[in-house]
Amino acid sequence: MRTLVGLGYSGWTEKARWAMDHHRLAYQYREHIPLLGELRLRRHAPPGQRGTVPLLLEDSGATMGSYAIAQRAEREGQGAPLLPAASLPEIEQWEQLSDAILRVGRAYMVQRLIQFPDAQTESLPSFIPGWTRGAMKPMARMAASFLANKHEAASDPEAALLATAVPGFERLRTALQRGPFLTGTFSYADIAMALTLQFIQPVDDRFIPLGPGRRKAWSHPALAERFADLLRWRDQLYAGHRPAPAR
Ligand SMILES: N[C@@H](CCC(=O)N[C@@H](CS)C(=O)NCC(=O)O)C(=O)O
Repeated sequence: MRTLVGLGYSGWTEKARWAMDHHRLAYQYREHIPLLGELRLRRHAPPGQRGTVPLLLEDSGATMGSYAIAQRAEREGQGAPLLPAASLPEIEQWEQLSDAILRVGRAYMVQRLIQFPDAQTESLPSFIPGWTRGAMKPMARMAASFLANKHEAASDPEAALLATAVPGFERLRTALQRGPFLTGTFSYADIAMALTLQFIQPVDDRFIPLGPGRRKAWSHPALAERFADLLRWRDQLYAGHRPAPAR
């Protein structure tokens, strides 16, 4: 049986899940727990690289990284291609931009999590019983700091957003003037860029369940207002092209 290990709220995990669900690949989903799950990630990481999720485990071996998993889903699954050969160079450019924006988005999310106690409670692993969760908030802050250090998060997330995310969103806006899909037809480029908007206004809980605390923490009202047209595009893309996620 295939198992996808991921972080339910993370844009990288959602890119891989969307590609696998699009290609109707059956898999079990398992939530990664930062710090506690580190050894498993290291075991599967290519030499000299950090262990990250999403991580796809199959009898034939492990695939680490959202784009590599999307490529595997394209080979193994069914349905219309998300990575058509003719559009690959363009898709890979959008994927690089997506990765850069997700990285500054992560720095912002870590900073905001540390400021919002309700978000910390919601971030705790599900095995922690309800009555102890309030007292366990330091564990959520510790996991957030661990992720920030491990992934070298920008020390000034707001400045990083202005330097990376804002020009990226402007580029996306310009490209969407040509039509609703970045490469002419629905592709992985649309998925990769739709996910970059997650930290300025999360998509509906039907797709990525967060809870009210994280939803509030992981929003950026000023950017959400400035890029409201992109959020509408993202929501339409989800409504029309995101198959029900495998839980
Ligand atoms: N380039 C990788 C980046 C993945 C990544 O940075 N994943 C982070 C998401 S926050 C992660 O693994 N965090 C959990 C951890 O490091 O324990 C991809 O496309 O999958």
